Amino acid sequence: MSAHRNPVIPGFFPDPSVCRVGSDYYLVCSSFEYVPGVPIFHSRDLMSWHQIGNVLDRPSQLTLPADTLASGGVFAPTIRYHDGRFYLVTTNVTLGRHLIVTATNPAGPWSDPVYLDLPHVDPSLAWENDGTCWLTVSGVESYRIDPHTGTVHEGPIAMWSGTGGQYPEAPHLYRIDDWWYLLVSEGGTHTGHAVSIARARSPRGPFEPGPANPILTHRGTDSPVQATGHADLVQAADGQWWMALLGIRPKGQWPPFHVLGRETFLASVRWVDGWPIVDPLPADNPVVTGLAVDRDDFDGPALAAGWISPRARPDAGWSLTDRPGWLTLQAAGTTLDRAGATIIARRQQHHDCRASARIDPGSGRGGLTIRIDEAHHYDLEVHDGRARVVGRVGPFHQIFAEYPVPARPVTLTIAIRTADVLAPTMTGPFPASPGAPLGVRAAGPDTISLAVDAGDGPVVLAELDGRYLSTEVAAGFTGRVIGMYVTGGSVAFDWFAYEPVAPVPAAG
Ligand code: 6LW
Repeated sequence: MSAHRNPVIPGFFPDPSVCRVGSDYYLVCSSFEYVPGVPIFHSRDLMSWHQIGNVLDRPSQLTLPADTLASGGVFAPTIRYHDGRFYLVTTNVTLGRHLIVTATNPAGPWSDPVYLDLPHVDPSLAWENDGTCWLTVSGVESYRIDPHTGTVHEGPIAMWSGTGGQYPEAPHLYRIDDWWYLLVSEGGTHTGHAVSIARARSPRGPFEPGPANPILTHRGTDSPVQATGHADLVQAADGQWWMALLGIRPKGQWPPFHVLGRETFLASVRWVDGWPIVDPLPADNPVVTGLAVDRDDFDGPALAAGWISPRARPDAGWSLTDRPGWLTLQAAGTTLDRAGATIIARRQQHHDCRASARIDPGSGRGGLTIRIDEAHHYDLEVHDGRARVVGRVGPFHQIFAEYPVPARPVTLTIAIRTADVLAPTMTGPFPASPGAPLGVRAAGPDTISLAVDAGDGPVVLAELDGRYLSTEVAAGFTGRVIGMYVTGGSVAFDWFAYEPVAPVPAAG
């Protein structure tokens, strides 16, 4: 087992696919209803990754209808390098179409899409030496295609559907030595998730299952990393093989809740008698201190690649030039409870962390939100001389706290901590009035505190149970994001800072 940290890309970055060109590695993830779509990362060692862009970064490549469901949109992509060109294939499930884009520079620009109207999800590409191109999809089936025109020459051809687990998906076909290996995930993307393998002499099969399937699963174990699966193999320049995969890190009990979505992990792989063996995953070893604060002063000419928005980001909704050095947001929708509001967000990537922003609401209404979707979010907003904490969980919408603020820029902070999860939910403002317990409960995953600072120190307005912003409550394939929003007029942000913090030891 290697001793690297895991996850290698924390936060809602699921369904990793990876390829190598020389000593450079490129990795892509699903993006669902968020734009721009398909984040792409670069690494030299497979362990530290840097986002270099988003593959689907303009409307001609990705347009999501206004009624796109949360966790709809862009599902699992595959990235491959073939004959001097990068290929990215994915599925826009809201349109019901697979699409292929290509690039010579993985940082972009990527081409406009070629579409394939074929069923299933999780498309992957593989080539024979003579250039024959195979598209594999969940099921598991393959099609012989022309990736440049989208023409389907042959198929579907049934391949191998795993060992009998539900949802055979995430197939990847690899030519390794004289074999064609077919990697398949099965068991569903939650705690039953597993990875199995088969091989054949021809991409058409027949496929012979490996002797030790599943080659990876954490089902039924007490590992802090669960739901391991949806994997892709890559051989490093030194010959070592690796597997990129997704996993979750549930917290609290019982049942545990995962709040960061499905994250990207890395495991080393050995080959024995022609079959891959996945080494035990290095345990959950998140970076907790010493990380740079991830700060944006909005001084650049463009929005950084890590900023995402649900469904659309019309040019009229944001500006870095209206007020130089500030991000100005313009309201589209009037509530975060429905699609269409102006939100610019980033993933929550650490269980214990803090996000702050300095906001000048002017005559508008806006603030900071932590969200999974329109029906699961906590917001801290400023409007008309008051800061307000609002929560929406399922059909319930509630104002938790209100506090007067002066008519000038204020700093808003959302802090998440995993300690003290046995404390009762409190509303404030603190410390002026301690508020009232809303009831004692079993341990949740974390506590979300929302505070305002008008220049004389932070005042915590509410501390809310984090379980309601978890996948176990909200459902779906994404995780939490934290972002700036406007639901009335126009609002300006001077800066936004995100910072992981060390967990406070739980009180004994
Ligand atoms: C993806 C499927 C899965 O298409 O979840 O983890 C789906 N497995 O393979 C959405 O990410």
